[in-house]
Amino acid sequence: MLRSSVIIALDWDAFYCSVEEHFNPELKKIAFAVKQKGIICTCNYVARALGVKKLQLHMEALKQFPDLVIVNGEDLSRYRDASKELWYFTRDMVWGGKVERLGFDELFLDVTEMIDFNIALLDNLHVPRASSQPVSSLFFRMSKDEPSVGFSCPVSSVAGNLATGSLPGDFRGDNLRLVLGSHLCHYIRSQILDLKGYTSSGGVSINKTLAKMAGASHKPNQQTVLFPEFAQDFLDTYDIGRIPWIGHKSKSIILDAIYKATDNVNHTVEGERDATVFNVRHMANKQLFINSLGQSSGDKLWDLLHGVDQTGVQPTPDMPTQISIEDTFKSLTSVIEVHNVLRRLSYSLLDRMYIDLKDSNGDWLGHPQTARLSTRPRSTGFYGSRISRSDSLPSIVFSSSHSRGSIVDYLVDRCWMPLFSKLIGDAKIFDIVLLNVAVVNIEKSPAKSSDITSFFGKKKHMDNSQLYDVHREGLPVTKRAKVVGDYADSEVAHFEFLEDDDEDVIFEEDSYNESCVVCGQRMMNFALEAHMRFHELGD
Ligand code: TTP
Ligand code: MG
Repeated sequence: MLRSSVIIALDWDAFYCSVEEHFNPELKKIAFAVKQKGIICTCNYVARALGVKKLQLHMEALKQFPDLVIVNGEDLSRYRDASKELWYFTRDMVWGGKVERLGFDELFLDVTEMIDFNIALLDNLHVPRASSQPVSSLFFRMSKDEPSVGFSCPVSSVAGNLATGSLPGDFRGDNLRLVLGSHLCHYIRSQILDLKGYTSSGGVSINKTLAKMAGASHKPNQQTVLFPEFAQDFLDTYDIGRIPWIGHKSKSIILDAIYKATDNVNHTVEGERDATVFNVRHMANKQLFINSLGQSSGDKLWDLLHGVDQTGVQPTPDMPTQISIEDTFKSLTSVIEVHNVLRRLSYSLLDRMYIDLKDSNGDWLGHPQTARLSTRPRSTGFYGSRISRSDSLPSIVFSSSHSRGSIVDYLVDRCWMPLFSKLIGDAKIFDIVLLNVAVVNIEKSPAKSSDITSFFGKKKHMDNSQLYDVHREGLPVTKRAKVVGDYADSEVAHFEFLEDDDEDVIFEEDSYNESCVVCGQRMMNFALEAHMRFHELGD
């Protein structure tokens, strides 16, 4: 029989605040918030108890709560470092490293193999005692090789909250596996708290969406199990916009389609439309979802409303294979607007590259080779195909001697705008709904220092042969000739695109690896819409 997965979702509590508290424990006792770009991006639970809200305008929060302490959170490096540390620490506990990271503060753990191994131990325990009392606890092994590494695990009780408050009819089969999952979740969270000092909220269920939603139902520093037999009841009470990956755009498309299909009344006031999962499931059908959202999104979203999420845990590689930042629009028709958006996206892209591709010493861990610009014509709709063009990524992005502003200017004028011209071809008039800038084809840096930036910084004091010796081996193979060539050509570093013919046109499905342009959080592209709602306050 095919068994379902056991998935644990972890979300660090008030994450940026917890990081700040880690460095300054005095903050634990007072109400404080972390501010970015005029917005309270998060606040600790002491502040939340007073009524301070996440994503409130900073000035408004201070008006309401004059004693609120504000910590500046513009520099993401501490959050990045803590996030990576917690990720690696957690991953070390999960067999096969099956841990997917979502943004800075969420992890999905596929612990199926660990559970099945321990269930087999439990079955063995039962054999000789078949006629006596069932075993009430087992020693849950955290290692296949070291029998003494693990914890004592009760098997007749659930650790933490029950998503719908009810226990399943029996503790057998998949239910028993989730019971063990709940104790494993508790153990992992305790290890993280005891050894790293961070509290988290955990969810345990059979897929990522159910585990995430279960975890979010009791916070902070709690955990919740959702047994499959209660999944539909649990979901039915939610507004569809609260299902992860369903954003306000998808929600309004779905509601428009439902209400048009049923009574031809054009309901424009959101409050008039019942958006609960229960109602939407009963008023719509899969075909309506597919007709309005397209085959792939329609399928996925319909399944989600029924607790089905087949995405599985995709272990996050130490280094991403690509980094992309995008934004969507109702309609973008002028070159000036495109230019402005590309500037904004480029700042976020650089931030993201610094976070994901540099180590804590500031050395580059990997060098993307290619810049890719994608767009989506309005004529193909919000869920239509993208078109992309690529070119070699200008080396200036690795420079530490240029300001962020001058790197962004260079990227926009010399990379993105020429690619945009190629994308729209001869069309003088265009109308697009999406812009995505990406660096792809990331080459891992050799173990030795790979800081191309120091190459630029020191160049005036070195001749070419010194450069060759000191820096060349540090560069990815395909960058070497070009970078050394750039240096040799000019007293002041200049950067030319390779005049190669490798631009391509790619038609691709929506990617699952998008980043928020405001805060840089990585998420599935469906999640981006929902997430952007958080930022709307600041727009
Ligand atoms: P969240 O997990 O949404 O929030 P949180 O961890 O602060 O609080 P909770 O206890 O409710 O989980 O986001 C994680 C961090 O990401 C948060 O500490 C701040 C940051 N963040 C942003 O910068 N922008 C955003 O829009 C959101 C939602 C979060
Ligand atoms: Mg959190």
